Amino acid sequence: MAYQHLSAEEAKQYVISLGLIKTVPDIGIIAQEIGDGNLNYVYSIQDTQGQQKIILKQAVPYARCVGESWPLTLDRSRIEAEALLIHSQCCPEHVVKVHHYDKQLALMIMEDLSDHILLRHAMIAQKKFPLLANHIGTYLAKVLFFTSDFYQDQQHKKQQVAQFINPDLCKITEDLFFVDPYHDHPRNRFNPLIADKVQEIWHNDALKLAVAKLKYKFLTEAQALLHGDVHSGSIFVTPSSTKLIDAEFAYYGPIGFDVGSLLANFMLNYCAQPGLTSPTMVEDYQQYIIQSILEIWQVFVDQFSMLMRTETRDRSFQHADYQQSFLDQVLRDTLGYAGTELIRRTIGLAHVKDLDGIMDEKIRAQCEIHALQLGQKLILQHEKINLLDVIHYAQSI
Ligand code: SR1
Ligand code: MG
Repeated sequence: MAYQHLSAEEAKQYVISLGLIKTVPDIGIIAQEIGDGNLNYVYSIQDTQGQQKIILKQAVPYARCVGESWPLTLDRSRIEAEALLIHSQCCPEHVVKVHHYDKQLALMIMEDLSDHILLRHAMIAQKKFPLLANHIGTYLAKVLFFTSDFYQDQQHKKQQVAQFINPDLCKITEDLFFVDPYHDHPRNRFNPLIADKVQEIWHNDALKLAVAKLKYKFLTEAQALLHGDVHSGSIFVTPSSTKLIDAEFAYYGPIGFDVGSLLANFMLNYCAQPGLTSPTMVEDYQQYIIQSILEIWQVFVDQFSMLMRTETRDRSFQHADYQQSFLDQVLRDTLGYAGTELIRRTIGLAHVKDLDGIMDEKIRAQCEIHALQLGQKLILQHEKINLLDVIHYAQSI
């Protein structure tokens, strides 16, 4: 079928025609659009008894949050389906299952995760998940190790790099992370109460230099098949399960970009806490966030190190000191990229509900300034500091 943007009814007929939802006499089938992301349409299709449930996600040839004035390739749907498939081979327990991909219609059909909750919503509601940090650290270590040159045959890896050339979606990241927030760009949006802090960023030459270095690495360092957009809106959770979704930004890039983007989303929620709830709960939840950040990093390091020691196929990279220096650099990159995520989510185009949902503008401004200060510290000092320094700094602002 030639490409057309499906209505909810057409999406329903499509999954029925594939036999992915079976019609049963006297039981209805309901389809509704549930997408709240920036780019695509997402339909939940289920029978009225809740026995059969499925998700259909379709790309449109533009960015949904802006409209047709921002054209965007439909190939992002292929990238997403293929990346999720590879990631689920690396770490099946933490990646959403893809049942079907249709190139012509730029859509994929996936398992329904409606018994889960989006991590961002959970963190805004101060819910804790004891296994989450371990799950995320494991996901990052496995996916990023098994798609790297430590493990992959290097001829195969070069083909994979070509398969995941993702220029349109990478361009979004290149602009929104590394360009717009550091200049007066029409796509930027920010609370007028923090305008003076934004001006400081626009005039901070040392900051722009450090961001340029991070951008160059993002453009050139094909270390592993990244998810490319690991934020707390790309993770579904229950107390016992953690699932990554939304991999359309996947490409071969620097490992620290995925790890840093994720940690920054925990930090954004940390900064937002004073605006979200009563003072007594703030400290407790901020402490939980700090423990989560430390545990994610520790699990990632332990598992990535173990995989390097036991699964590295390339003889050159079996050198223990090389492995240690590689991980040291991943941490430095992680901290730098975390800084760019903090800043772009506060003053760029695409914000987070953690901060934007704070109703009191003055309190929101304080939380946003906290995020900007932390972001600048991370970017400027990521080559010199460690995670504990970052946490002490976050607590001292
Ligand atoms: C126009 S897309 C804006 C943002 O949404 C996605 O989830 C990515 O984070 C992107 O930067
Ligand atoms: Mg997304």
